[in-house]
Amino acid sequence: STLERTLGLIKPDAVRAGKSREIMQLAELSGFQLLAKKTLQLSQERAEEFYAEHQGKPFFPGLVGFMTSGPLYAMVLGREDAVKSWRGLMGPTNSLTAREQQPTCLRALYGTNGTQNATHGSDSSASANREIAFFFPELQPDALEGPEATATYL
Ligand code: YYY
Ligand code: MG
Repeated sequence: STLERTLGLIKPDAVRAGKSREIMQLAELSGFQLLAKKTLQLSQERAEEFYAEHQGKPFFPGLVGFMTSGPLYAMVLGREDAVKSWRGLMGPTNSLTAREQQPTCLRALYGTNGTQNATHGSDSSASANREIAFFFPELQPDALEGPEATATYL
């Protein structure tokens, strides 16, 4: 089995609700290694850059306002099939839909609504590489491979 990496975020609604530790524990119980983590607050400019693919959409200003509203956690998560598995654990984008369709997923358990949805996960391996570099520019691309990575970065 090969380790894949994805970028996970615990968004400001879940951080404000005091759920960060619980979400990290659920991630580990679901087989993810927490290879690196940090807490930070995004500026408007950085939030706009992170969500550049959504610029011009009607929800974009609200999304950027939410993502800059308080501290978040960024995590490098390692697991077999990490990108797809983390998106599966998060569930549907809209937390209200998630509560109908997948009540045990992270966005059902910890999210608020269609914009404030508790967590983010990269949508492809290419996105994961880009998003890990966005939040962890100090980490070399191959520095997180291998079992020693956890001890090195946590
Ligand atoms: O990848 P994912 O987070 O599941 O959804 P995206 O379609 O990439 O949208 C990014 C982000 O934007 C989503 O997590 C919430 C917000 N959003 C929104 O506020 N309203 C929508 N109709 C769609 C997305
Ligand atoms: Mg997305």
